[in-house]
Amino acid sequence: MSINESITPEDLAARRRLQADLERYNCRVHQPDDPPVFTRDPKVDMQSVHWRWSDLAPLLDRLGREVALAADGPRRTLRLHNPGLPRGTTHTFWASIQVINPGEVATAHRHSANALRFIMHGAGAWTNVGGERYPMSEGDLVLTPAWAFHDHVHLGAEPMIWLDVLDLSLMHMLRATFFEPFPQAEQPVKSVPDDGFRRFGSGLMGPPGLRSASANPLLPYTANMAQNAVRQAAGLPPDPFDDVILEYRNPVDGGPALRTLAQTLQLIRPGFVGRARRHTGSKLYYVMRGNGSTTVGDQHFEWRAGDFMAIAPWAWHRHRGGTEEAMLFQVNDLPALQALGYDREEGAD
Ligand code: 1HN
Repeated sequence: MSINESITPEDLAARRRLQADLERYNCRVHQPDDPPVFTRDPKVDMQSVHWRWSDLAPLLDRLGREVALAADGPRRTLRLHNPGLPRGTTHTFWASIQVINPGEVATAHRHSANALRFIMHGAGAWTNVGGERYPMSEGDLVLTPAWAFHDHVHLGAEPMIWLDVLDLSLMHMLRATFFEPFPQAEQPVKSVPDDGFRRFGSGLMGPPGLRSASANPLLPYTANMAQNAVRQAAGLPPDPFDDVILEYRNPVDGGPALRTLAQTLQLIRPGFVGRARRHTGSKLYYVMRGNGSTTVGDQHFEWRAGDFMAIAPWAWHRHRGGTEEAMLFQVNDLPALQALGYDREEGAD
């Protein structure tokens, strides 16, 4: 029985009269036609979506040729838009593919949103995050934690593309939006241009005794380091849901690399048939190579290299291997849910 069914016609009339008198005091009482406060489980507006590389590639090519990158303007990006939402890829984060042409500078700014970049194709672009400067190569993950100034400059010969993910909708919902341009197009580089990587970049060792830090001091997670790690994990018994999966970690405290967004690297091998699961939180996959398929509710996505896939909260989903081993990069908002105690998960039998 819903709450509304217990409302009698007399009570309904009383509620309507009271509401009319309450309006000018900025108060309300529950009305039967109000949207429900509680549902038994999440009723989700976000849709699960599959974007195919065969569609994205020509669009990115046009974007790079037809759209200008202005100083102090927005980046040149193709946004992965969720048709169930007014904005964003999921209800917490935005994913977009940035195109940068040879010689271009994406000028320095900072914002309260946490951001990450995952390099899809090309070489020769450098990013400067808070004075630390790193080259970006295919398969690298580079973090831009909240409020760090960042600029990108492309010194290579061919257009370059990468995935950008920012926790923008979460930031908007929490009314915590701040933005500031840097006074120059590019930030100066610190005397040690790759300090964090020199201290923490092995992934195994760090300065003795350091157990906490206000923000993750490691900005780049190189393709080599991450892919070697996941290859090593492939010698374990398969994970029933994910086959082979490892998370990118904050090297100081072992937590997620960004406070609100987690990233994983995963192998799904031919013949793998995953168990179905559902959980709160949303996630996005980028297929780096190989192929496979994922069933989400009554949708079936046959994915291959270059494709993206967004999974809505509380949707049953399961993965299957394809004809070639697949490697997938994933971004999810589980750290935010875990921090607030809203994380829940169920696995099918
Ligand atoms: C942004 O600042 C970057 O800094 C990339 O490269 C993508 C998408 C929306 C809003 C800000 C960047 C972005 C973005």
